[in-house]
Amino acid sequence: MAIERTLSIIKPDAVAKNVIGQIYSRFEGAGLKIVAARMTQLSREEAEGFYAAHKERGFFKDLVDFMVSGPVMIQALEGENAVLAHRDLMGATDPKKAEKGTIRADFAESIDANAVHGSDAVDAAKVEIAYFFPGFAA
Ligand code: RTP
Ligand code: MG
Repeated sequence: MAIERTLSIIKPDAVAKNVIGQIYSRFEGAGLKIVAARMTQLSREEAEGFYAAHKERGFFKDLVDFMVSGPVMIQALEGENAVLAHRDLMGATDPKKAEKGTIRADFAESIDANAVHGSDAVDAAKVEIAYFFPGFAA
């Protein structure tokens, strides 16, 4: 089993619902360690840069509007197969399709306000961790 790191964001909807602690407990319960963390209000520039891969998509503006709508909690998680383990905890992008017991099934309202972000691959995780935690070895 490979020890990996992944980038997690608790999005504005979940921060507003006051469930950061409940989501952290799920990370810890799955053996994922929080190795870096900070709460911040993203600027438009930061949100657009983070989601640059999606900039041609129809939902890009709504996504950026949502990500700057309130504070977010950003963390790097470390553990065995962290990228996939974290995505399993998150559930499907659309909470209506997310399996029962996943973070999105339990805390998210819609595909736009879907509670959490997680890197989708180890390479992406390295870029995303460096984006928000410059100087931290991903
Ligand atoms: P994330 O990057 O946030 O972890 O989510 P994901 O991999 O499951 O989804 P992704 O395809 O990377 O899309 C990024 C975020 O854009 C919003 N989205 N909206 N309206 C739509 O069809 C649509 N598709 C994606 C979601 O908020 C998604 O998390
Ligand atoms: Mg994604």
